[in-house]
Amino acid sequence: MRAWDTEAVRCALRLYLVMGSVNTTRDPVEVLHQAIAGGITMFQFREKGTGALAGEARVALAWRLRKVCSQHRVPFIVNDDMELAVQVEADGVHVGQGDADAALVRARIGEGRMLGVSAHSALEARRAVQAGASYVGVGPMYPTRSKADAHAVLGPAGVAELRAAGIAVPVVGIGGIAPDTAAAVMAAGADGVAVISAIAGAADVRAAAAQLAAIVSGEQA
Ligand code: 3NM
Repeated sequence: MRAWDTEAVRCALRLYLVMGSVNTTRDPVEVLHQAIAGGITMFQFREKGTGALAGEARVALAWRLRKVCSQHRVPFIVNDDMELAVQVEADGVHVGQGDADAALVRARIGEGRMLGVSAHSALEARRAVQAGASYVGVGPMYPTRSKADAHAVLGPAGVAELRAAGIAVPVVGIGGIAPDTAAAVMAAGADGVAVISAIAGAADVRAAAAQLAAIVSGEQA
């Protein structure tokens, strides 16, 4: 039996912060504390891009962030590195289409961890589900400055397309999502929104997370 059943994954996806050290000018651990106080429901460590940490510094930061998540019972996911995920006892791994084969990742991490897979079409989403994905991330919803090799913008229609194709696993939208667009992503059928800059780049991280949390919960239009 999977430790993360579909409902648990769906709930965790609601407000998903993705962040690495390059996404903030502050201490990422402090940003994570603030984001959790504001109401994020899951966290992904994504240490990528120019200036990203490597080696022991990367592992050390992963552990610090992992511990904060554990303290607050916020699921901790590692981007694109299943060995790091296992090493820091992460709750899951997220891989893109160009990263490791999803079925191999599933075999390595076992059934007890979440497997997230990025998809840009119903076909990719279906393949991800067949490979054992716990959820799919679909994007970019809007133009983003946080991912250099982002695909063409899909818009919320990208989420609706997956739903229309019968993709039943939890789905999270990503890419350029902000308070003024989060509701449209949810309305298209997403279970949640994943963001970097709308939270990690906010002047008041806690307030930004709280605002998005209210929107994705339907408490604020
Ligand atoms: N993946 P922001 S877009 C990590 O389209 C990532 O798959 C994307 O950052 C995809 O919220 C993206 O700052 C960056 O736009 C999201």
